[in-house]
Amino acid sequence: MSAPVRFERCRGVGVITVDNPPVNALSTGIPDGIMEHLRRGFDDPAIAALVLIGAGRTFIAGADIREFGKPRDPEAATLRDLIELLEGAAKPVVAAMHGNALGGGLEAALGCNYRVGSPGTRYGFPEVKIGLLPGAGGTQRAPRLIGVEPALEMIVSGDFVASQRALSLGLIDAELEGDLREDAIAFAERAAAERTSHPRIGSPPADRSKLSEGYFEDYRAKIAPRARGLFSPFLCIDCVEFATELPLPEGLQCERELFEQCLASPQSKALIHAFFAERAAAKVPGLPKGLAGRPIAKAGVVGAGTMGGGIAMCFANAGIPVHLVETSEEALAKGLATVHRNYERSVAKGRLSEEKMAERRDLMTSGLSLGELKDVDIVIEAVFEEMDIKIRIFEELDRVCKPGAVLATNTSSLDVNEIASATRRPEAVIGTHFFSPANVMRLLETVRGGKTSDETIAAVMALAKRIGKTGVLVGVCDGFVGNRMLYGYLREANFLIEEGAFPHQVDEALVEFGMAMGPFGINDLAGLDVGYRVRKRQAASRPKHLRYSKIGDTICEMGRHGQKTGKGWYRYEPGNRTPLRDPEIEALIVEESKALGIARREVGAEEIVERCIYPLINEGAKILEEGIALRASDIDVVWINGYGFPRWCGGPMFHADSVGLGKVYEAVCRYHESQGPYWEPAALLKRLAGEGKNFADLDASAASA
Ligand code: T1G
Repeated sequence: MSAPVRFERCRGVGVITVDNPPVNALSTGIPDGIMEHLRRGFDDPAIAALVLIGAGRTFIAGADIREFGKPRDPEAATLRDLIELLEGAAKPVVAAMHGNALGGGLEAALGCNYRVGSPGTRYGFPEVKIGLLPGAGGTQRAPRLIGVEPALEMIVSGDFVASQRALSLGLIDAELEGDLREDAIAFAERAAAERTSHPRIGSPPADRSKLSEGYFEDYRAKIAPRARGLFSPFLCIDCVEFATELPLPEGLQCERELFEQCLASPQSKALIHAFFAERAAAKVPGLPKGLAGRPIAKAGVVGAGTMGGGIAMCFANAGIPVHLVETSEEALAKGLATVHRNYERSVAKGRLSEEKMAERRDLMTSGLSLGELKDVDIVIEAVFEEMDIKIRIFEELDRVCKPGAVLATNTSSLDVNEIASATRRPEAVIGTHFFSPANVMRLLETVRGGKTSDETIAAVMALAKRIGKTGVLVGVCDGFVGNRMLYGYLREANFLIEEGAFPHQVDEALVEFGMAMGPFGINDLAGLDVGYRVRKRQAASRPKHLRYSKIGDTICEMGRHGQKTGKGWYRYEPGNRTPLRDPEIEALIVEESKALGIARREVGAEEIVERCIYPLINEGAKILEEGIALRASDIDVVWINGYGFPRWCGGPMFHADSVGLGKVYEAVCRYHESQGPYWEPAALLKRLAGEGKNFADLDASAASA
């Protein structure tokens, strides 16, 4: 096992290499190691300069997030200790960066005299994405080095900065095209030979006098919509404001205090949970280690509707040639027009270059025959949500596609096993449930059928990462994980408006809780007819003794399908997507309550939130019991990335742990008493609550099994 921090002398330069895979995080002991070698270089008369570099695929990508919230070794040096030593260096130190220079790694580089990097390196302060802020001087030194405005944007957005931009900002002194280690050593030799003093960040931000009056207040107002409910972005702004007002030592002290506040915040714990949950979801227990599955060199998509077009874009955006098949020229033309409109919109917003758009368009071909898919490695079927249509398509795909090609269905709830049984290759059939708009939403529910092979699962899980999706492996049941939990959420929302609430009150309460949109707004956005068809399909098997709200069906049958018809639960002014209360609907709701013999009552926000969120938790527990989801954290990943559950609450299961399963279980029992069988508590929820455990304990024990 190589040492996590190594020292080599190359000519007159001491090279300190951090070798702490996979991302060279500054785990406990790493700062000590770097400091030990720095001192060695400072004391060695044969050493004129030093280089700090990362081994493997990246420079230091930050502090070790796994160590947050755990007791730390008081004897171990901190990143701040390391930076203090760097700042007092008697000899020039060059940070040589590649891969990802992030968070504490970039802060360490700011403590060096010089910063150089390879082309393609990404620089950033992603701390805000896990509810923190750069806590080792980043908020004080970055504004001093590159200016307040670019530093503020980096720190508050957490977005990465590409190498060329870093160079133009002055974040790095040089972009080195050749061998980074060799070029950095030469850079360090020249610095030592040509200069007797070396730059260090200390003077106030050069552009602070140019900032407009109220600049920071305006910035807080500007980010408020996208930072809704979040805590640390605003403390990031406070810290950068300190950098314009305070000397460096005082600014660092203030930064330290606000960092500790962020670290102690429930939001940071939830956001760190989400970070690791998304990575855990990519791991499939039992899959042979290193099994990559069939490489996907060419893809096919059947159906050029909203979903099919969006899915085809996912492949083209990832550089994978994709062939789109429809049944008629007209449908194909309509679908391709939508795709091209999406690209043109991205170009207009400056998110995509004309050149990239052309590249992606060239990767997308189209036609009218399934036979054109004979040499693709995967086909995603994205046609109408009717089983007999899907069966016919899979029978044909099974005939025309080459052996080993993966046949995937984008169904949002139908039985993948029934579809697989229509083919002679059930081991190659899988569900790939994309979320609309497919080219935007990150979630991909990967549905393993009873006969789906490990190779097929591995291929699709690898594909998910390649096309920038968060893949979650789920089992077959009605609605899989996300939609199955959504049924209870929507059911209770509808019951609440029969009992006394109105749609806007339900939506407002849930948006206040943190949901991106409320259930009625979402319903209008997705189209009331979508849910209507699912409910009609479920009608035959729906137990007749169970309460059912038909208001949604009534409104849909009135031709009010939501935004696309200008009216749904709400009404919409032409060209405006703002939901407006509609007296006609509210009168209809009151009438419905009367017809049901329900005396309408005031329904408070707390009840609304419990009645809609706790069914998610209860159903999630049942999903875990049945093995439909591998982990509670997988369920969190589904709801954060597919349904707008607030990331800063960590997902429904993490939220349940935060509330306390005893409290949740007690509420579920109370609603079971008052609302009936839908609220039957999950046995797992009852057990964990009774044992004083939580879902995180369950995941931890599963991971160690
Ligand atoms: N700490 C611990 N583990 C980490 C880690 C980190 N900072 N970053 C990644 N990993 C693990 C990850 O869990 C996964 O583990 C493996 O590395 C590969 O990650 C003081 C307070 C660097 C862009 O926030 O953004 O510095 O699943 O799958 O797609 O101010 O990882 O293999 O067991 O994501 O190539 C700031 C977070 C920390 C960077 C690489 N830094 N990481 O992406 O690989 S706070 C971050 C990332 C801080 C200072 C503050 C990405 C990546 P496993 P991966 P990737």
